[in-house]
Amino acid sequence: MLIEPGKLLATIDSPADLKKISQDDLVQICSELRQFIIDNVSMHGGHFGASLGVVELTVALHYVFNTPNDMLVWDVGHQAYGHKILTGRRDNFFTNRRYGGLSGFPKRKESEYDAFGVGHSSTSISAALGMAMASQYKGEADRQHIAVIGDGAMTAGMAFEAMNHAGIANSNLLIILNDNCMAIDPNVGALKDYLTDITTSHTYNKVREDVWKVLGKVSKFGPDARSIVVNIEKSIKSAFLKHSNLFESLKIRYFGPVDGHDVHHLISVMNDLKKIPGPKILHCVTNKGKGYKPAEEGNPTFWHSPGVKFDKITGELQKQTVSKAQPPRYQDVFGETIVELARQDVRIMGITPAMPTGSSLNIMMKEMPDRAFDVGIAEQHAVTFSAGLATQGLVPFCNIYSSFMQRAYDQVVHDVCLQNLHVVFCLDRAGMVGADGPTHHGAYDLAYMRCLPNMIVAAPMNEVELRNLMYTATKTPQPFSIRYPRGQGVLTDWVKPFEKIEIGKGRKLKEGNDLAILTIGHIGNYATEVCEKLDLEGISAAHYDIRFVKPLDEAMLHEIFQKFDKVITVEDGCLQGGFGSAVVEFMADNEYRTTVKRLGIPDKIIEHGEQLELYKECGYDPESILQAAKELAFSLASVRV
Ligand SMILES: Cc1ncc(C[n+]2csc(CCOP(=O)(O)OP(=O)(O)O)c2C)c(N)n1
Repeated sequence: MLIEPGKLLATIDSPADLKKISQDDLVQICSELRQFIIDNVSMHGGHFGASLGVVELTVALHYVFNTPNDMLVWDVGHQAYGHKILTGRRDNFFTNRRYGGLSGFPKRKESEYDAFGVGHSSTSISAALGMAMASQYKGEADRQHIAVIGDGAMTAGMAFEAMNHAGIANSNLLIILNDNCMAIDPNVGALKDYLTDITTSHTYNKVREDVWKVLGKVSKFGPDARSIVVNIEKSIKSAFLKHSNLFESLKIRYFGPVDGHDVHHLISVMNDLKKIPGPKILHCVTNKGKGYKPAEEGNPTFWHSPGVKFDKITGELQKQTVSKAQPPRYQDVFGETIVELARQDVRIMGITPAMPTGSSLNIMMKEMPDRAFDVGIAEQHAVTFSAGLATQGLVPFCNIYSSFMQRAYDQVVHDVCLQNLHVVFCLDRAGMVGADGPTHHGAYDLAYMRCLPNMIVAAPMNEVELRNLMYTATKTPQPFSIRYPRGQGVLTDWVKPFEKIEIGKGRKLKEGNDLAILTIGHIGNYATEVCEKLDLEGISAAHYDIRFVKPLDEAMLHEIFQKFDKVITVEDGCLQGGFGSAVVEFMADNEYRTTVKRLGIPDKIIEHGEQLELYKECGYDPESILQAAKELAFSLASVRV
């Protein structure tokens, strides 16, 4: 449904229109922009708190800088709704995150104002620095390059790698540090304490304000006067902060902290910073959820992305009417099970890179705070830290979303697999994730894990299987990867006594004669439905839940290839190198000649939408599997040699 913007916001179709607005009206613009975000997200869903927190920053940035010529890179991009609305996408915004609609993240092909595609965190400084150095190389001296990065994203190694480079690069880079003390959950680590130290050092802030005013006055007398003041400011920073300033030590000029909700002050500071060449950082203090009482006063983690519609006035959540008991979410099965296992086995530890709530490791963090760690947005560190724990005889469960694990691949290879360490990887959000789209789809893990020596690669078809795989992993001293999707399982009665599963053993779920359907993981439940329908149509399909992509159940595969000349494989993962590929490799290696139809994610970018819409697009929703099975059943069999 189209949502009416406020009177002033309705006049803004681009940043050029925003620049026509008098400064006196900017507070009103901020208020209308905020309301427009509230109206939309309460009705249509999406990320919430972060965009509300950067409304003033967004308006100030587009007011001061000449986007898209000046390049604005949003880190993660979940906070860029205001940016989208001000850059020509207001009237389309109601399609945000829907199939065929606007992406929930900045995307280069969506708008020239989206300087860089994002979704994974902590890339903004590297990308903006690359752009800045390209401009320098091309002699575009006046061009500005801005990275807006949260304090959560700033905890990642990549952000530090980029700053380490930026400090000596001397190009036009402005880093806006949006400090709201939150990641999705409360931000963690020593950097957070450091930023709080700066923000709360009253003496420093008072003196700094005075110096800033002088800086403003003298800047018109040229760079010399300014550099004198800057030097004074530098020494004040060192004198008044407990430690020398971290950013200054990296040769990045530090300014702030400033109130990130004072749009007028932001404009004046940004106008000043525009004139200062080289790498610099502006530290802005903001509130996540600013301007929406339930979010400001309630649970900011919930309001990061509410997931349900809500009443825009009261914040009351729309009630879901459910007639019968619902299966749990896989993430909760993980969260409850790891605690149960850890109670019995003192070696078990839990690790999450900044996703305690998203992974449900928060259940263990609450009950066993000395055994479960949020290490910040630091997937690489999470993996190698787990490897370190494993060298000491502990059994770390390192829970990382499938798509974020991509960032820690070398650590999986080099630190875990090469040393054959007992680390259990629980890959949440594996497969199509839905509205978050391609940056978040867990498409590749089966392929990237299964090529690694020592790694066991498994996927449960239901909650009991997940529990048993986790249990089995504690008894199997080598790298072990367990993937499961976003969303609910299929069982309501799932807390069963643990049973050890034989490594590399699949399950035959249904006998059949005409063809065999081989599945891996939760998507196998669709095949169960399909087999029932095929029976009704007189087609006899066998169903095998292969369960381990590595090692494969070779005995079972021999049985299958000896009996069937028509086989379908189904996976919620990429076709290239994934489960179906493993089956076909087995077939080739063993010289079987069978017609194999592989269903999974094709070799192209799958955009956002509901999970089922995306399965359909890829051809492995129940209807498509049924269709493929019927076509295969009625096709001529390949010649058996
Ligand atoms: C590599 C990676 N890991 C984890 C995430 C999940 N994630 C999305 S937003 C977010 C928190 C970001 O915090 P911050 O940068 O402070 O931004 P804020 O939401 O507070 O504005 C996290 C952990 C991600 N997008 N990318």
